[in-house]
Amino acid sequence: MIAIDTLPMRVGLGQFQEITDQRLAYIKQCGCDDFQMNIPDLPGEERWECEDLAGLVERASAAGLRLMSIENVPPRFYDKIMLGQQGREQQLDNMVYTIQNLGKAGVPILGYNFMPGGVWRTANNTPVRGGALATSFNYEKARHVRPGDRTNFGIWTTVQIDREYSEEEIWNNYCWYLERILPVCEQAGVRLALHPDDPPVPTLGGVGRVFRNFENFRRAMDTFDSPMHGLNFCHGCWSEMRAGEGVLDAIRFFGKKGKIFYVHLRDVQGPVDDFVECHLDEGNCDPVATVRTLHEVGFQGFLLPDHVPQMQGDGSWCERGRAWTVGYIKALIAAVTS
Ligand SMILES: [Mn+2]
Repeated sequence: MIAIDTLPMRVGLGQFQEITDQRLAYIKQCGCDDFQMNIPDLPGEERWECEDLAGLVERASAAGLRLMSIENVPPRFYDKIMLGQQGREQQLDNMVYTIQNLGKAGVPILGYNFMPGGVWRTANNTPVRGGALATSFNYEKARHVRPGDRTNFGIWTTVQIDREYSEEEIWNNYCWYLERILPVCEQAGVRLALHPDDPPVPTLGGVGRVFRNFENFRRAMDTFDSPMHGLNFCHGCWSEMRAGEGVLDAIRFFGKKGKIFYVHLRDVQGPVDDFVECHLDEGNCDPVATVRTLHEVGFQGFLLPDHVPQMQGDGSWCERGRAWTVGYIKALIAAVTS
């Protein structure tokens, strides 16, 4: 397993499902040693095998890179756990198996979320600076959606929602899961890194969204307190919560406790009920202050571009928008640590 506590703050790449030689070369060309994968495209309807996970780790090290985090298992691995449905015990057994395999394969961090309703956007082609294309969210357009309604708003999710679920119910399901899975993570040496609900509004499509404010994150970290439990600090979501207010306070609070395992460094323009994703230098927050504060609290993880605007000539993974962002982050780190 990579000794992740001995590394400095640094920039990495990620948010892709499949390793290719081209992608590994691109990561190297950007000057990164670390990457993350988001729901890697691996065999398994209910769980992942050790040899498949080890294959990803070996592919990374053969290219002189570190696979630092796998972010999210497919929602079908734990949808019944999130919704408290019959069959959740079977899913728990499979999650135990997958996490033990992550540990054996040498993947140090499993990023996770607890939003059965998934990520929502109300548009994916909103023009930002110079006509670059970004996603955006307007709560007015989305707040009337009922459970099971067919819309184009729910993206990056496949969970079938059969009825309304209160926030308290989702919190109780979360507790049921963490009580059982966190000891497994401790034994396997795998860190669990919690991502906020995106967007962080109280409810969408009839499903309560728990991880949408500082208080609920503090409650989760206090209730399930372990060196193996911390945050995937999605700067974009934290910026969405209060239009950029409180982001530095959250970094100080959780960062000083060593609870920030890694960072999605992106930003949005506007408040939670009407925001547009944008380039890092035109959002609600001052990215210099963000990276300086991470340095001040002794953050030793990696920061990666998350969603980025689609620039002229970009493909679906937005290589150009991503390269612009990764260079920007690299320079911020150099500036605040020099
Ligand atoms: Mn994120």
